[in-house]
Amino acid sequence: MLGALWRKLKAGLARTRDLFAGIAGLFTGKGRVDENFIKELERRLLAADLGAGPTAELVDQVKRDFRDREAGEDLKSMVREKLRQMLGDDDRSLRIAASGPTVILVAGVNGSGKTTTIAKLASLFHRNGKKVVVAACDTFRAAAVEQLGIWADRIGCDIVRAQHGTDPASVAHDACEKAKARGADIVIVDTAGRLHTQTHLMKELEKIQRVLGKQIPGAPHEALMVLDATNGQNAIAQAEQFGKVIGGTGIVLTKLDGTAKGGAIFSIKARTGLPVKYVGVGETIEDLEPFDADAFVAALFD
Ligand SMILES: Nc1nc2c(ncn2[C@@H]2O[C@H](COP(=O)(O)OP(=O)(O)OP(=O)(O)O)[C@@H](O)[C@H]2O)c(=O)[nH]1
Ligand SMILES: [Mg+2]
Repeated sequence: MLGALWRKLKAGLARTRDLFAGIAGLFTGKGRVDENFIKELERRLLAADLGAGPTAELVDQVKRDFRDREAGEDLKSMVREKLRQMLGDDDRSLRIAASGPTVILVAGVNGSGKTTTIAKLASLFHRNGKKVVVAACDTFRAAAVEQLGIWADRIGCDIVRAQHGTDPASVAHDACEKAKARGADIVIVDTAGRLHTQTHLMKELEKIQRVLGKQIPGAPHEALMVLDATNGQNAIAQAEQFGKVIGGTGIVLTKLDGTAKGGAIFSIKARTGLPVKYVGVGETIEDLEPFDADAFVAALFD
């Protein structure tokens, strides 16, 4: 039932799983839920990067329902269930335009994994028979355009690019034109993660977004924020900053493979309210999986 994500996560999440095993290790039935137990539980939840909000919520419920009771299987089930609830039951599918090209804008700080995620998404759509155009709107770094170009060649999808330093909004404009002219299904827009200043970057994103909306009704249909799981709690501040500008529709959490900070997903959801739609579990083109909250919690606890 849990499938590929669970298998990949079980291996990739080894370090995060160790921390959750430490939490589950408290629920052996050999102790009582007293003040010391609660302190230790709190300490371990925070160590697993659960974040202050979700930790407080869990600890409060433990105090309310389990104080002076045995710390056994019942408590473990409650914690597991509560964590699962925290991830929500949002629709995690990508929003697709009713007609015409679907535009997916991708934003996030430098190095978070935007370009790699775009390649993974483009490949996924391409393999499903969709006509994909990628837009190289990170014109700030010459190497960024090149990187996306290499991926596009490998995948066999169209790319719209311009010279280093060109206005990214004009690249976005041209990509929409090309997509309409060619009857493309999907446009995926790569953006810069860093400019001269943060204000610059946010203005540029706004402008790109405006241009997309003028070219194609309802665009961008998805505004995905790419967050690097290895940043743990710091990823949340980034999400809030970008979210204010692009009004994100979902999150892609990258680099879940190998990080000990996978627990940050609970506070990312709590603080942004946005669904995690995909997770990155490696550097190759196949290493992107639709997020499955059941599989995730199972991978942490089983
Ligand atoms: N292990 C692992 N590495 C990843 C994953 N996603 C991306 N990376 C790596 O992270 C690094 C940065 O990825 P990019 O896609 O270039 O990041 P970016 O957000 O486009 O960065 P800028 O263009 O500088 O803003 C690369 O070395 C990727 O291979 C992932 O899910 N797992
Ligand atoms: Mg990039």
